[in-house]
Amino acid sequence: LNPFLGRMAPVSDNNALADRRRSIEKELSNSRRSSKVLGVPNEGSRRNSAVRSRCGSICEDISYLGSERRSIRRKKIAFVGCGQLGASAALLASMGRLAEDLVLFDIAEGMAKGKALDLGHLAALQGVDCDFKGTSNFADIVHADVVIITASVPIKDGMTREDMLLANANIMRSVGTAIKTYCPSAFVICITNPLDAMVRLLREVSGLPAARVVGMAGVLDSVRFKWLLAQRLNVSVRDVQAVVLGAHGDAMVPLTRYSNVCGVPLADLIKSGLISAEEVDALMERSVRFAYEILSLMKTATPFYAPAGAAISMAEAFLRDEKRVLPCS
Ligand code: A3D
Repeated sequence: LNPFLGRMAPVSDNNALADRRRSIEKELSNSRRSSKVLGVPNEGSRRNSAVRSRCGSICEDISYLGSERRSIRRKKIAFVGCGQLGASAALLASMGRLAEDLVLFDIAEGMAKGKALDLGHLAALQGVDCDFKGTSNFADIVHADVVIITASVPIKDGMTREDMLLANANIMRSVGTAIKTYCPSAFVICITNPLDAMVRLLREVSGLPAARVVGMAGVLDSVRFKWLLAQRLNVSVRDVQAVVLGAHGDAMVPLTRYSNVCGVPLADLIKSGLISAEEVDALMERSVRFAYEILSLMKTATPFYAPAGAAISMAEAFLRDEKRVLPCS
């Protein structure tokens, strides 16, 4: 019982609740003095029957606190599409304690429900209090603070992002309409490819302001270039700043002018001979084609861990009002 009561302690602005908590804690300590096993008093003794009635009142008080807890504003994230990427994002969101309500929406209802149960068990294992719900009913995304969209037709080796355009556009129309209906105040992060076209379509269909519907690409593309530079120069990724902008696809542009190692511009590193201009060009080329490189290795799946992490860092920046400056579509 104590950990639960402990979690209620921060609600100090609610005096009635704080008094209630103190009185329950007192009753708990009295009960402990009266009985060795709280809640299982021995039959027959007068003292223990008093304990038994105390236990009854404690249970009522605990459920009272439980209902108070429900009335506190809970954060909600809806994951529309819970394949590899959507489920990984849900996992990271729960482990990062970003929200208390996590909704996994997918047309494959059984998979959404199954993953919700599995993720709920993992959260319990990690001591994280959050509720997962698997669903194929759009009404369940109601009042979501953040919607992360990964719903998509499958991609196979040899396909390009643009090959999914028409099929995924149809999916975005239904998702955009649902957002407009059920959570028009949400912050929407789209990851579905081809990204920039999907973001544009979602904005049109949902009618949300442009700043509320963004695409995750720049964060991931930048971190890939950063990783390549750190590997090549044998320095910590924490000391490398890399910026990649532009449409998510073959036309994205690593901005060498804005990339540096501990403030030293890439151009100066080239001048000093630590890396050649040709090597930088090769790293830029590889960074732009990473998705295809990984797809050609995995054949039927595109990368999902890093894209999920990038989307969650955007969601975190929004939910915690972190004032981050992040590249996005
Ligand atoms: P995958 O594991 O196939 O998951 C897609 C999920 O979408 C599946 O579970 C489907 O059942 C579900 N789905 C299909 N249609 C609908 C629908 N109408 N409503 C709800 N759910 C539906 O793919 P994934 O998770 O690996 O990737 C998802 C998308 O992200 C793809 O379009 C990828 O190309 C894209 N992606 C983008 C990046 C970026 O950097 C932008 C990176 C990696 C993947």
